[in-house]
Amino acid sequence: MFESLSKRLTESLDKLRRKGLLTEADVEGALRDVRMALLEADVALPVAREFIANLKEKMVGEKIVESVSPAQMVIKLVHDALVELLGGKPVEAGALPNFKDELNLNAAPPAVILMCGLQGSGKTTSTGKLALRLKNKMNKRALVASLDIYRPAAQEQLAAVAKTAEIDCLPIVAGEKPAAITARALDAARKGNYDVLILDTAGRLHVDDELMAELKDVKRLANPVETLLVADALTGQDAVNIAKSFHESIGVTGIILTRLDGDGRGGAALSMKSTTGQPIKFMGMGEKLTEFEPFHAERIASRILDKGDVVSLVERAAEVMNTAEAEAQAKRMMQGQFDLNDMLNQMRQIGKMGGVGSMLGMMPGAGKIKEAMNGQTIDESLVKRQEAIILAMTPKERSTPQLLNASRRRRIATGSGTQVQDVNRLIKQYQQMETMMKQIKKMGMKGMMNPMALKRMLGGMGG
Ligand SMILES: Nc1nc2c(ncn2[C@@H]2O[C@H](COP(=O)(O)OP(=O)(O)O)[C@@H](O)[C@H]2O)c(=O)[nH]1
Ligand SMILES: [Mg+2]
Repeated sequence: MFESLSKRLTESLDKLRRKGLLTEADVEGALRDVRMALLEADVALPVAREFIANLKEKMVGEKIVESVSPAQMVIKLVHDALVELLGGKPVEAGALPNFKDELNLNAAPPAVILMCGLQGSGKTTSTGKLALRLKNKMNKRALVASLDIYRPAAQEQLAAVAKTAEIDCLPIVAGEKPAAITARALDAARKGNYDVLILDTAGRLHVDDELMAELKDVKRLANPVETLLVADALTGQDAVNIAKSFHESIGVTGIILTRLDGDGRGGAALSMKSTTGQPIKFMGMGEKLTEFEPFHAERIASRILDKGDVVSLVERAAEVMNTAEAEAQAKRMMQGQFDLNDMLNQMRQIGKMGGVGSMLGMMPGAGKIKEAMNGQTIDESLVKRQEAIILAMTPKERSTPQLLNASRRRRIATGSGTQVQDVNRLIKQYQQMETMMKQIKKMGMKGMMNPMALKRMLGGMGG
């Protein structure tokens, strides 16, 4: 998502940066580029128009052409306008996320969250994801219940999702109607002292009156504090129009945009707030229940402008790494020590952080690194294979890689179900990484932020 938009925008802004002094015509040209980039990203025309008008107004106020670093100023204004378009207010850099702001749970428990949207938009999955996030991040106990009595096995699907997430699900009673299920869910949530009740509803292929009438009934009965519309980002402007009609018929309080992991152009994310007036609260980033994040306008804007999303990266690292382990590892690294155990650890951490590809996407200058890699993609299954190779080694071999002679390599290949060439390649990569670790020791951590060094490192990992 956002990749081609990001590429277009950074290219045209880089053009400005190279110029130094800017004329009115340069600024006009940049605005035209930005407008084109938005339209190509499938942003609705009126939205793109308003964005440019807004940006122009800001530029006049800032007296771009006369300013000390005009290009930098343009970039900052584009960034701020993007943040606004995405529905956020500029926040202080480094401000920590406040989980309380994500959702309104101001109600006598159980606070009810009503999930709605078209069929296949990701309601059931997002219900599980949200319940899990409430449990893990906000320490809230949620009960989930499915009102989808139409699609075969829809209720069982939610029960299965809940089981995976270790969340309680209202038992299914065959033949019960949505209104009756709602009443029973409310009762169960009250009696069970749940903090939150999430109601997963039925979808339709299209917005239809019957569905809206049913949702209105449920809404009246359940009196939700949040009514979240789940929309599929891959459907672009359709997602925005669907959200608009749901909002007009039943009133929603926020959007969950799913499939932001896909290769959509980003138009839905960019137009949602200004078209529906409702904020995107969460984004679905994959099929797994943990692939779900709050939607931070500021971070997305930085990602689009290729300034990197270092905050998310650091948060994710902190989540998966145990501090003592991380410290021990950093210490070894600083001493230039690096054996195959360290390599294995790194692979596993990268895996836990969502794989090399997803990490790379959050680094500053990520777009440029990807370009430098020349379309070469990172094969995550390769990482798994490499892990298997290291696991087939004895502890002694892992800590003293010099022991790995030809016969040991053959044994390891057999043990890991790979070829000797694979083992050789891994050892070569290890040696490159070891050399790099020694370099890092010499240049300090700052060297890590150098895109060329990164490219070399990632190139090494990709084989
Ligand atoms: N890649 C990806 N797939 C998703 C995401 N959210 C849901 N899905 C998948 O979309 C399909 C439909 O989801 P489901 O929750 O059953 O939709 P519902 O009909 O609205 O309840 C399932 O295969 C999900 O795994 C997401 O954020 N990314
Ligand atoms: Mg469903």
